[in-house]
Amino acid sequence: MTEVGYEVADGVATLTLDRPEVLNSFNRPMAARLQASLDRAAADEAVRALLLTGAGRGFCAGQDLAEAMPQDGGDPPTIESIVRGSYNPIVRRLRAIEKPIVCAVNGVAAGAGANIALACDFVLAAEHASFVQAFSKIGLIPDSGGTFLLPRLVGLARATALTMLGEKLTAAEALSLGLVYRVVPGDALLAEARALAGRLAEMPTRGLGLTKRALNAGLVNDLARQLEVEAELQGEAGRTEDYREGVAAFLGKRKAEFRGR
Ligand code: T3D
Repeated sequence: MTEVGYEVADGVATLTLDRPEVLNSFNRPMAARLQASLDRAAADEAVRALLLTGAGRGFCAGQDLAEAMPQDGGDPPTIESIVRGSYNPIVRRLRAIEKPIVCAVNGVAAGAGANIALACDFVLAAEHASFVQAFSKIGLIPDSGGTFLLPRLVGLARATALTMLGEKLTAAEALSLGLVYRVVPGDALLAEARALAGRLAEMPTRGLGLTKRALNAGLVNDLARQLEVEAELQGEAGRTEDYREGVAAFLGKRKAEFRGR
């Protein structure tokens, strides 16, 4: 079993969560495989954008709940060790990889699966997709960055309702709350997500990566510090080949050819 499919085409690495019989819920091998796949895509210069999706009818149902239960008399892993070992490294990577990441939510996204989707840069959802902060129903708290990102995305009052009540949101509701970039018909989802990731991969991807770094910093900085971050990162963007190419193409009235350098 591969657990996470990995394919590269046209500058886009597609990572597919692949345990469809349990709605792609995470056991530790799948989490480790996703971490390794994210590292591989981050390190590969030919990869300029990532696409994350799920196999089958679900995107990801969060933690595989059978894994945390005692098996064959052995001690189950502690929940804390699962969160530290599986989810925290995934979310840190999704936010730290300086390449755009598109998430194509092809079905239900529950628990850690929902928050992993929200940690991506663009969330495209199929019309039939849904999002559920399932944690409260089993007595847990939101993890995978949910308590950090949700209040910033939808405000504290809505984040409180979503996480405490654990009600399922339709894709349309998620769009209206600002959790999702676009909702598309299910049969068009993958093509739309590939087109978006492909378009991003042809852009000045060093600049996009630095934009992501600046946006991450802006989630926690005050204005004075953030203006400094912008000045520093703009300096870095201004030293890229893509910046020179962009300006030359504009002045030469031709289409720019960006290389992500
Ligand atoms: O160790 C720790 O717990 C710490 C980490 C926490 C992070 C978390 O993510 S906690 C939250 C864990 N996730 C959940 O609580 C969600 C549980 N699943 C559901 O509530 C529902 O399955 C869904 C709302 C996601 C989808 O419902 P539905 O009706 O579309 O599908 P289903 O029939 O419930 O599920 C289909 C199959 O997938 C089913 O197996 P079966 O009966 O066909 O053999 C079901 O048992 C399996 N499945 C779904 N989610 C999980 C799962 N198996 C294991 N773990 C799951 N999370």
